Amino acid sequence: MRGLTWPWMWLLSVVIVAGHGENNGQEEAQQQRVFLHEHFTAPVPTTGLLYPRESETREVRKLDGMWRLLISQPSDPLQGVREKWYDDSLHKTGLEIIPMPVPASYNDITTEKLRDHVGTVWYERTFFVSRDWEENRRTWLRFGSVHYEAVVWINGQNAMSHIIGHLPFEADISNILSFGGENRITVMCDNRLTNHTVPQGQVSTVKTDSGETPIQSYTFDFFNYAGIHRSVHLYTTPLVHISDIAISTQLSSDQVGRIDYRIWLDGSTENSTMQPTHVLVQLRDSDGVVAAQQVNRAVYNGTLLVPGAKPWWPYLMHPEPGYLYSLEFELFVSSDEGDDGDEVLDAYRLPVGIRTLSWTHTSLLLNGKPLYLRGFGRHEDSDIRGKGLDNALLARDFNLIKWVGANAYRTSHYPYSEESMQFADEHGIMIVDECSAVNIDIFEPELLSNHMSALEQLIHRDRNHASVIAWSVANEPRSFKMGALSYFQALVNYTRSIAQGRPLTAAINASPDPPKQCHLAALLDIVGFNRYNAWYQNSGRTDMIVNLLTEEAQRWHQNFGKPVILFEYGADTMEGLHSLPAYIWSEDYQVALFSQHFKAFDKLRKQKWFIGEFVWNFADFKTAQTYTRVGGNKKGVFTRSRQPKEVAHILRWRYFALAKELDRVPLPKHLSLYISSSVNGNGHARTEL
Ligand code: BDP
Repeated sequence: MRGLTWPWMWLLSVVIVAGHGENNGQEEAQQQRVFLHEHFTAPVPTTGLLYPRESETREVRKLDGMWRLLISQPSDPLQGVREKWYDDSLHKTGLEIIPMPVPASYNDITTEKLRDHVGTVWYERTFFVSRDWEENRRTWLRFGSVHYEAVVWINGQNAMSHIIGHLPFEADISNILSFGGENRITVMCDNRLTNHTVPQGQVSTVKTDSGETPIQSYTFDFFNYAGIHRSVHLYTTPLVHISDIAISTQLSSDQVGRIDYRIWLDGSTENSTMQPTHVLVQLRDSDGVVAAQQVNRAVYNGTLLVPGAKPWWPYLMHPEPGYLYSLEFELFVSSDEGDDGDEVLDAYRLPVGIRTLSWTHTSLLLNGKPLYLRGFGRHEDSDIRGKGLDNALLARDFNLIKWVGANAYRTSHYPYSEESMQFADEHGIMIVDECSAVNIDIFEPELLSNHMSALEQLIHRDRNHASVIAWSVANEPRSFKMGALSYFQALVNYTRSIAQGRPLTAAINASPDPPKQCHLAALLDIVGFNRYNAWYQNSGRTDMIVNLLTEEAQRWHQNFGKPVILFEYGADTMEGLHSLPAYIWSEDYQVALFSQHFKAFDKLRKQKWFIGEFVWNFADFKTAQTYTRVGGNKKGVFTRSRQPKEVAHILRWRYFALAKELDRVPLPKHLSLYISSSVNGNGHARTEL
């Protein structure tokens, strides 16, 4: 199978740091173990996993729709493996089967039982494959994401397994399919998080009124939705085919675009009758006109030069943002069977944006122009579907992002769908691409192994997207702890070696200064921090934002000499709750808090190393149940149903004002409302911010 990762062997150097006084139990002892992480085995590089695209040589089908689901007993999550439930239809177990949509999280679909389920569930459906697919092709089964761990069987045969949610995996299932007949697919999905999963969590047993039951706990602040979250594709390739592509692009000052590409073939060594002779590489512009081409007999790599290239620019930085070419690869083989010469064996088309990304100790630059990022931290989250891919939601979110004038977001706190990455390319929205390491603590080798794998799989998946401008290695790790230093040295060294021309960053909440100084910041290219002035610190004090924030940002830059970005600030806000003077949780308070942050940002922008402001959060989202959350986290600028809170209009003013100042973009016509002739139609003439 392709895209599979397994735990690796470790050579450990372990130092036990003597505790102060008595040891208070196992957890504390574990926390005090510091691993040097000097010797580790890097993940085996992911192969394959090109996004399934139709072409004259490939067919693509989706297995989305209604599946059947069986909930396994939380107290015995492996019962189904022992009893081989995959050997026959799940109905044969005699247990209750319920309908379950794919893609979707399973948690909020039913009215009971499933929301807080811990352990495994089993999915199943049947499908037919035509006889035509049997000859001269391979059939692949590809999952966009299953959270957290998946084992897949086809007709009772094990097809693949995968750990870590939010990432794709696939396998060639040609040998276990029944062509011209019915097939059964069975998926076991396990949502349990432990100290070694990414993200971490703990499963413990509690005594309830009806007996003992396992519960899942975690420290991160979003609901641990689970299930088959993204589309399931069935697709064909020729026996010898293009299995993978990597590109990097540059734009010279005289507008010559350069695309360096590398392709991988699968099956060519097994098939002696079909030897690749060359690849025809053609770059087509958005009108389909060939802008550059090459016949490449070296087959595996090459360079295209594109005079007068149209660059990829972010939204509101250029009149034609998100410009994409189509890079076509046609693989030719010499055929023994005919004497008509070479024939096209495989064709794959990759959307490509041409741009140069670079960075210094003070700036992040796109096509040589320093960027100022204005955007959000987000979540893949919505009512009923949870984290399930929903194209209607995706389109709505991008419309809102553009309406508000943002140019970037961070995929807090895990990789988002491949479909959303394609949207970002097309709309010119820049992405800080984060892996699923949120709130990590207890820095053990097994966690490092999985964390490296999470980054490797993310970078492999997203390396060809013009929109990706940085990799975020973690959100709010406990990076002040002693164990974090060697952990992050190993992690960052490894990630830099596979970073595909992007800078490394993280969203940090440790301090820039001792005694709780962050051990990660010095290793990064861009220092990002999260800070909740006037919310978690000094709640209610909007007069304690500007100085604290500007001073802290300055210390991050002084101490580490890197560009600095604020990745999170915000205030929980109940839609419709108003209060004058402003009081926390009201819409008025969110507006006041944002306005004070804007003042701080404008002071900081004068110092050229401050490169961006990201609101927490784009929209309200679901969390685990706690008394600080009313139905979830309410820091959204938009509600969970994607309607604006009052602050959205204020933010829109700011983001468009920045676009006007930085890139001379005219303000949208309807930005301000007419109020009276004496305020120049300046709308929203609020004085009490
Ligand atoms: C930050 C976390 C984010 C939370 C946010 C909050 O990075 O995941 O949702 O706090 O508490 O620390 O709203």
